[in-house]
Amino acid sequence: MVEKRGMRGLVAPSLLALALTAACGKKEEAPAAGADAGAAPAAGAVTANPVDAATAGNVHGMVKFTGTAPKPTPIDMSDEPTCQTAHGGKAVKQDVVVDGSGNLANVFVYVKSGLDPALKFPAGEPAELDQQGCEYSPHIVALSVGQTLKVKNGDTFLHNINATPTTNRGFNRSQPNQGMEFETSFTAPEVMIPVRCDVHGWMSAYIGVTDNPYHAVSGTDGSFTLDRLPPGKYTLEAWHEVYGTATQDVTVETGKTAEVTFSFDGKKAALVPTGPTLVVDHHAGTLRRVEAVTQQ
Ligand SMILES: [Cu+2]
Repeated sequence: MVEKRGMRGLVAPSLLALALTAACGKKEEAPAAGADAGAAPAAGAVTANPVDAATAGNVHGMVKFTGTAPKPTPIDMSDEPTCQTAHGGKAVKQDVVVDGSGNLANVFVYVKSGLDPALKFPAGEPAELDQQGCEYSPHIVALSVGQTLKVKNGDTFLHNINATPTTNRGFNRSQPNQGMEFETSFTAPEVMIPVRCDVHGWMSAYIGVTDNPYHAVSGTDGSFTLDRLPPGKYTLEAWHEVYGTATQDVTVETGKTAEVTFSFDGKKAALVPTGPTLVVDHHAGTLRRVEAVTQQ
C-alpha cells in the first residue's frame, strides 16, 4: 500500500499567505497568538547531574522483532517533486525498521519507575528535530522535561510542525523557508507526543518526554544504552508506534552494565491518541482548537 496523505489542496491558501508573510526577510516567523513560543529554563533550574558516577551503573539493551517483518511501506512524495527526487522515488515510512537480524529500530526506551523521586536532573543540552527531504530527522525524539527542542527546516520549502500532545500544550507552527528554526520545550512527562506536517501528510514523528534523562531510541542495530544510573531496581518501558509497549525489570549494580532485551512479536497495538489540534485562522490571527482525533 502506498502511503499518500498529502493535503495541499486543503491548506494551500492559508499556507501561501504564511509563505508570503515570511518572504519579507524575517529570519523566523512570529508565532501566532496563543502559540507555544517555547519555555525558558525555570529560575533555579537544576544544572548538575545528582548521580555519583563512582557508584553508578549502566544498562545496555537490544530490541528484537520476532515476527515476520513487514515490507517497508513506500511513500509517494510526488506532491513535492524535490523530495521525490531526493529519495530516488523510493522513500519509505520509518514506522517499522527491522534489519536482517531482526533488530527493531525507532523504539523509545526509558526508565518508567524505580528512581528516587528526590533526584532532580538537569534538562540537558538542546535536542534537534530537523526536516530534510520531507522527513523528520530523527523520527523519534527523546527529550527531558524542560529540555530545549530546536525545530529546523532543512528544506527549501514550507513545512509546518503540528504537535498534538494529550498532556502538554500543543503547537502548530509553520516554517516556510530553509534555515528557519524555533525552540520549544515541554513541561510534563508524556510518552508519546505525535508530530505531523499538514502540508505533507506522510510526515510523522514522535517525541517522548520523561522527567529523567534515562531515555534512548533504539538504533538500526536495535541497540540502546542508558548510562550513569544509580544502583537499584528499575522498570524500563519500550514504546513502538505500531507495536505498543513492553516492560522489563532490571537491576543496576555499581560499575556494571546490565543487559536487557525487549521483544516485539508484530502484534499491532492501539493507535496513539492525539490531543486537540491547533488550527491557524489567518483571518482572525488566532489559533483555535478542534476536537481530539485518533490518528489514522
Ligand atoms: Cu512538510
